[in-house]
Amino acid sequence: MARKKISLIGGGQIGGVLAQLCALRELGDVVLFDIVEGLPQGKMLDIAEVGPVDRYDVDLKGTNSYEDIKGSDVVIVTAGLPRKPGMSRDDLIEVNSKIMTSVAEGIKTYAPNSIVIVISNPLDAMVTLCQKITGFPYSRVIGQAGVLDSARFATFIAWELGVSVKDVTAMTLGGHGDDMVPLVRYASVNGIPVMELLEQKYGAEKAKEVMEAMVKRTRGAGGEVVALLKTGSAFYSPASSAISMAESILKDQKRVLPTCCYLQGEFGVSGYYVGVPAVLGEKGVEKIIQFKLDAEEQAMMDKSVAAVKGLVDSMK
Ligand code: TXD
Repeated sequence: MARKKISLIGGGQIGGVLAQLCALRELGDVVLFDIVEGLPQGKMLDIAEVGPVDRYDVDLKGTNSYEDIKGSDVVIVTAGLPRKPGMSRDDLIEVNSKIMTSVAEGIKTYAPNSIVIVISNPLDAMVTLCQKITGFPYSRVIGQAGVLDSARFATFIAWELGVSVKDVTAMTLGGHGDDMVPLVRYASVNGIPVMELLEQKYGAEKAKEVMEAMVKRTRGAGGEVVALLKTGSAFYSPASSAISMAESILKDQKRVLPTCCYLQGEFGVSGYYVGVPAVLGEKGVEKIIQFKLDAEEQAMMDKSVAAVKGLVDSMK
């Protein structure tokens, strides 16, 4: 089997963790690109020098030249500014659109056959722009938000119920903004509905309140980290989340992961990138998984999509 190649555009906080995770899991050879001279080279030298300790053996290269991303199977984009306390993701649109434009042109020229996973914020808008500029098929340009938003939701549920995070399944749909849609009805502990367990613990009325608080915390979870860090946003968790998507693609695992995908009628949405469950394999998005939302869920989805539309349309 030919060795896989992963290129990471943006060598900041998330980019560095992505590189280390790729190495630890031996997903393939890794290129870290940044416009800052020395930054990607220094990080990759640092990660390479611990191969003998962590026992990974992959080629690791830091670069300021797009030529080095030639032949990439997967490209993950984190280039762009992160939020500061008090900022919304949408406040980043102007500056990050400029950055994404140059990044997407680099990918189009040097890695035309790659599958691109965008992480930069505002996520839904940056994926849209990246696809537009590269001109790649929709199945090969996707965004990471849902894996992380879902993991945050699952974490809060596990803490609340005092059970292992390994046994909680939870998913969020919609845009990567404050209107994202945590799916309460499908949240479970090994298949047992979370709402039923909360009702046992608290009674019906209080259970609803507790769930509402967890939904609210999930929606604001990115901002909670930003407020604590003061100088940047979450980086371990977005990196791990994107790696689970990249791994499913590189190993053709066909995992079903909440992914920012281009919708053409699914969930009543046409012509926009929004988070939905998708099968990720060697071709990128191989299938969007549809299922019935109830009236309340559909209303939340519509509100989230309206926010995405507003932002994306403002770029035109
Ligand atoms: O789940 C998610 N999707 C996210 C997204 C969760 C958390 C943070 N998320 C967003 O990822 C965040 O709002 C930012 O827009 C990106 C990257 O976050 P990170 O924390 O890694 O930001 P850094 O540390 O500032 O790194 C950004 C790097 C930095 O090294 C810059 O020099 C580089 O991007 N940069 C560029 N690289 C390539 N090309 C250009 N033009 C460029 N401009 C800046």
